[in-house]
Amino acid sequence: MDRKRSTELFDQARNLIPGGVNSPARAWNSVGGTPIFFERGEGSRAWDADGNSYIDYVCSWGPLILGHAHPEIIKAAQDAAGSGTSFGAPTELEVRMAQLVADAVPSIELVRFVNSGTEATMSALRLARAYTGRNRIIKFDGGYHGHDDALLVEAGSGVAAQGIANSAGVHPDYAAATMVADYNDTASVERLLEAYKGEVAAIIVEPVAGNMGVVPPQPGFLESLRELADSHGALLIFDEVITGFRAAYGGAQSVYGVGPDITCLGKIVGGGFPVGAYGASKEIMQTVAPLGPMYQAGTLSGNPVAMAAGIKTLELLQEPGIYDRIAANTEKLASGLGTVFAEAEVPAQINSVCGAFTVFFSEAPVTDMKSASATDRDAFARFFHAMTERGVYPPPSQFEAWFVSAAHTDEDVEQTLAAARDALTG
Ligand code: KE4
Repeated sequence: MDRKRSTELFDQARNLIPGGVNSPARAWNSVGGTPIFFERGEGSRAWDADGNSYIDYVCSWGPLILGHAHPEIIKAAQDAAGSGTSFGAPTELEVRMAQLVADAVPSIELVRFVNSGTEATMSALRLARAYTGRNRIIKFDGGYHGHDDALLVEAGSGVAAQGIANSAGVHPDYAAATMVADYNDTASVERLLEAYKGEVAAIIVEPVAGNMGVVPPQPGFLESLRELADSHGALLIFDEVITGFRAAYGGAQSVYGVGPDITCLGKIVGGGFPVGAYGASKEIMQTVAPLGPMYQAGTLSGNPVAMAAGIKTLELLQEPGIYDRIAANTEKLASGLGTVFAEAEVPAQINSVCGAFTVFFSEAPVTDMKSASATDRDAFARFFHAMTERGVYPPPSQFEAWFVSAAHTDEDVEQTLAAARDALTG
């Protein structure tokens, strides 16, 4: 494929922006090559600066569950913008959005909107510390919760893809209060809780891991975290920035029937605009200023344009059968790719949940960051490039999810499977 214009733009970008990108996850460091610069998206497809078309499985890393440039979402945002983009004062749109979120997410009675998933998880940690009066946090190896200092410890996603477990510049005292357990390993959590009895404010977990690649919770794992949090007086935080409104309309907590104390949201909730959110019971959220002593604020939090896009997105996601369609196409892709890899005699593990899956180049099942890290990432990189050459755009890292939207069609599925077959055997 001719990507001359992407190359030109990347050369210019690198003179102005660190690594030429506004997020390392876009840098293609772990797959090599020059990042594609995109120009236009519509439904399940995106076109690059050279006019090449791709079936898009990044979908802006999850927000676009209804596809690119959904006309009703665009119109809602345009109409809102025409009445003023921000007031720095409350608007009715925030009330309507909060009602939709509280109605959808079982554990949320009060919700605060922020501008990113990072802000949501950062605020949730502060809330947990303020509410419990404790300082230590337990996260999971390969869990990624945004770039808050306290959470850039053994993180997944772009951190893992860079081959760094932590970030430079994080104050050692800060990181010291964050302890790391292993996903799907209840005993590793229990050991930390026992070792630091009475000191752990919260356990933060992606109820379905998405940032080591997709790794679903094994039966009983989430329930064990709920029991351990209760028995040790710690809060359980579900980071549903990926799974919120994706795993189901009520998020992963509604699928697995495990209720966290605090839920973090992002991505889909903003309909493609910058929105994050954190919510909990009234009892816990009374701690948040201006009601209580835990301070968190934001100039553009709950701004009308983003709220209008989020409201329209959540309204459209209430269409009967839409999640069945997304789940069915996800399953068709996951099982279809499983067949393609088996026929090509290429070892692969494909983990999937409604709306998201990951192709791991591995003989062994992938159930945590250790097994995800043992996969053949060079083989993934070759496959990634072979797929982009065939008009399919997977995530540029083994440690990410392929996202499936309501806009992906049966034809997209067939074209993707054909491209994979050709990429592996061609
Ligand atoms: P943002 O601050 O990027 O909006 O959200 C941080 C975040 C929090 N929690 C989870 C479970 C997340 O997956 C994320 C961000 N996800 C990555 C990709 N897996 C975003 C891509 C990027 O960093 O550019």
